[in-house]
Amino acid sequence: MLDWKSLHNTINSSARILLSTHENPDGDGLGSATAVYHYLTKIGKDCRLIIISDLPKEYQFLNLDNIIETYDSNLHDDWISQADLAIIFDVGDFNRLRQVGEKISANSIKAINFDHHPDLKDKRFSDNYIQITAAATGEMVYDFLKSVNVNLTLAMANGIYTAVMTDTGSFCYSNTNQKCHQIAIECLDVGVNTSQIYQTVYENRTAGQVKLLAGIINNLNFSDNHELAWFSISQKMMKNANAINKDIDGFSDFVRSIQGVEVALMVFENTNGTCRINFRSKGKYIINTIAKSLGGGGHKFAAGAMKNGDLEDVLNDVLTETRIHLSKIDSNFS
Ligand SMILES: [Mn+2]
Repeated sequence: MLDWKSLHNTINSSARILLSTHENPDGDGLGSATAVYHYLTKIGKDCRLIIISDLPKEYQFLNLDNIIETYDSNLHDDWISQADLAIIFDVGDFNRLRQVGEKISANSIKAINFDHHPDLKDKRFSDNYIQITAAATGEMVYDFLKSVNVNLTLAMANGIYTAVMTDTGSFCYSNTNQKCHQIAIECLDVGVNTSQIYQTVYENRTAGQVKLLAGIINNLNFSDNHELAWFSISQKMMKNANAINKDIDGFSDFVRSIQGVEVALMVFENTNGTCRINFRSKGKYIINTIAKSLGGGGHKFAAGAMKNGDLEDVLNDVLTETRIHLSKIDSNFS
């Protein structure tokens, strides 16, 4: 049980509070941060939610009063320099804050790590509120708000519901627990339109995304008794499909959904000479150990890493590494 009272006290003794989440933000980070934003403004705090990336259009519904701002040094540096506290949601790694994190450090702002990713004990965080067993950071936000006896408003509930829905694959992944459903019930009680949120987030695929997915499906590779499915995405494929980086979100989950596949592996060629590596597991194999051995990290069944090198080399290396790990790792259930 986390010491929410101490977080409550820290918030009470702060006047100006910066909220943020990781680059390329997802539903959990944005939903958590918006829910807490609505709480903090309700209790009279001078609060801003500033992220390093552009807000993805499918999460625009969380931004009705334009409360989510994309970092701009001209607009934000003065304000940030006077902040007493920063609360960072779902970040996994401080570096994923980019310049927002640099400003927090440069101004020696007390920074709170509010997350369900494994604790990296980054010294740039003053306090850690970490619960690895939480399905989503949004579940922790719910606990915190309950601990201070807040009745959820619709705006808060929209954020919390979005966080829990996206991090549990719409209440389907193995991390889904009783509490996720209890939170959903309470969100429904205050009027969250759950099917509308689902459609907004998941049923807005672009033509480029589907074209790219078609190319991947046609070039899927299987090994290790079909338990490992892997694919790579080159910049050439991206150009041909007229796709953007965000379009690849969810592809690894999709490949993992194939019958008999236990682990999906994606290697994505960035434009800067690095490759992004993604692992998804159905639950038989723990795969963040592989990600860690490649310098990355993440959750037990959803993890990733970055690696220098061209696509073919990285793919070969990662594939070799993955197959060694899968043959060594006792399956999770044994
Ligand atoms: Mn999360």
